[in-house]
Amino acid sequence: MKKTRLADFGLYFITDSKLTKRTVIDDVKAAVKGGVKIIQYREKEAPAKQIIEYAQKINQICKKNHVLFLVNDRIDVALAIGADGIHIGKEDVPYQYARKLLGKGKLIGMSAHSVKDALQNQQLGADYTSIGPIYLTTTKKDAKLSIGLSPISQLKTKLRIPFVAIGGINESNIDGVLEAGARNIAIISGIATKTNVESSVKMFVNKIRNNNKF
Ligand code: TZP
Ligand code: MG
Repeated sequence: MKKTRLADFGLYFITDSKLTKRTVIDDVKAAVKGGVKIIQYREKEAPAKQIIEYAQKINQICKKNHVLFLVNDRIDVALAIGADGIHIGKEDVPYQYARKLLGKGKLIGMSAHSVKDALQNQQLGADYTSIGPIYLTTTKKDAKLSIGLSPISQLKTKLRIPFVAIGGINESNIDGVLEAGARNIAIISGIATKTNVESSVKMFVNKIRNNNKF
């Protein structure tokens, strides 16, 4: 089954079990209540058994609430629990193998550090690309140098697939990212470290929604 082209999704929440004050399941529940429409489960260290258990729970919550659910890196986990897709970077399973394993009906998002990377991701067949880190971030251990806002305006005219700005985006700098032309914003620490995830998500969702109307 071939899926239809992915539309802009607005706020994109990525879980982090190290940064949260709660469990990632609590964060997912709160983020869904806050109105997010796409969630990525990103777990770099936990044992496979626990990753599967959490992914399965998150998948259930997402399915029940019509929220897209992607798993970071782990094609095996995504397939096992029936997620909507995966997100992979340059050092992960190459796109063509990931697509072969997942089939045409699943979403594959890919990371980009530059306009060139993003165009390459589109060329490969990715359903969306990220672009970042826009600003400095300590969340991703091997994050590259921040690239600022200029790639965003270029991608706006050059890409057909959605792109999502990521890296160091929070309540005090999101307006600039939106003004630069991003319609989709991925956030980890700017949500996971907050005391009230639901209200934080609501605030970001509304900001993005208001921006995307124009
Ligand atoms: N990829 C590029 S930057 C980044 C990832 C996964 C981390 C984003 O986290 P934060 O806390 O929103 O800066
Ligand atoms: Mg990866």
